[in-house]
Amino acid sequence: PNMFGSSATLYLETSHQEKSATEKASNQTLQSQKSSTQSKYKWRIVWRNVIAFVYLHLAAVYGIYLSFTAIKLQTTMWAIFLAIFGGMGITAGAHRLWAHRTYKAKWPMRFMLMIMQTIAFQNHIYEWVRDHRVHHKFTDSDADPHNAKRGFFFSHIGWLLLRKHPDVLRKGATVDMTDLERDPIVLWQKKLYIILVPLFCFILPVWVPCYFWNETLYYSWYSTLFRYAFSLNGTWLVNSAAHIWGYKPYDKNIGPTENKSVAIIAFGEGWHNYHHVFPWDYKAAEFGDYNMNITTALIDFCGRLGLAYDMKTVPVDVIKRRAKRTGDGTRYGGNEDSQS
Ligand code: ST9
Ligand code: ZN
Ligand code: ZN
Repeated sequence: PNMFGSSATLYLETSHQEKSATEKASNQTLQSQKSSTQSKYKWRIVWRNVIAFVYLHLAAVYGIYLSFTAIKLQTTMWAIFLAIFGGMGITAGAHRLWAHRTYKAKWPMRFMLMIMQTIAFQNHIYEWVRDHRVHHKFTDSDADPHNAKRGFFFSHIGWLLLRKHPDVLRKGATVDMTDLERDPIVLWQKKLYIILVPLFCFILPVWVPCYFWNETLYYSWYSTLFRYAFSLNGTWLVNSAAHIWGYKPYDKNIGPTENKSVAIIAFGEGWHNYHHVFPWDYKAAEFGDYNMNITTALIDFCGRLGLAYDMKTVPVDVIKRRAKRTGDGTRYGGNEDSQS
């Protein structure tokens, strides 16, 4: 056991199983290919990231303290606004629009979402979407970038501190990304990300309070780091908490769960059992109630403006049938097969 979960033991077991399989198998070539992938996987800690994230979180804690004692109220309101604005760039933009194509958006909306997604600084859209599609295709396996089987810490932040498992690169290469390669807004952000990210995540957010209401640079900086760390952790909870704690009304055989606390913190992305079963639903949840899903409210609002269209949902009888067939029984009575 260690901070990246009990993965070390798990891998030992895997390679042991594969060894005994080698003895039985006649196809030696295939086996040697397999074991070469296996032996390639060693943890390689990326110290640059460890240092950056330790600093970020220490600064964020100091930022919370300053928010209650010294930072101007306007500055904190600005930070909250940016957390929501940037967060929706992730949920409505990177996640529901670009990763899953749950609706279509006209270019002004896509441009706006791209800027919002840049404020959140969670990698550019192309990289975010690739990791996320790989996560859906190979959920909770070695090929999942934030494999929740490796424990809370790894799926929350640990995966950003290590080089990726070779399976992520190998199997990840099978995921189709051609739709994003055709979106000029995505390509533009990818090309200029190195300039856009410091500008929209740090420089402008720090500058606005200093210029408009005479906040000090020092306080504005710590407020900004608090906002960034807070929204990262809110997002990461979807990968960690919502893959560990909660009911599984739609499919009890998978890791993702329905988690109300995460749904509130992550703007409607905590209904994660549903989302993994029906990833094309633009609500990312069975129900459309806005109070626990403000992302759906934003997409619907843009729909009324004509900016968003072709929203996809799932008919309720399809959901019911699926829940009855594979659910844990917490909605629609659950698994009938096991009762009969
Ligand atoms: C961050 C992301 O925080 C968070 C994502 C969360 C997702 C949550 C989803 C849930 C739903 C949404 C909820 C929203 C809620 C919002 C509420 C807000 C309040 N497939 O990566 P590299 C290949 S980021 C295929 O460097 P290493 C590829 O060829 C935080 N191939 O791997 C690639 O080259 P290229 C800020 C793949 O060297 C090459 O490998 N960012 C795939 O192992 C190298 O890729 C950071 O901190 C794939 N999936 O390094 C940066 N992946 O790109 C952190 C890779 O040229 N990242 N390849 O094609 C890094 O430093 C590194 O990625 C690393 C791994 C060290 C982690
Ligand atoms: Zn998803
Ligand atoms: Zn997931």
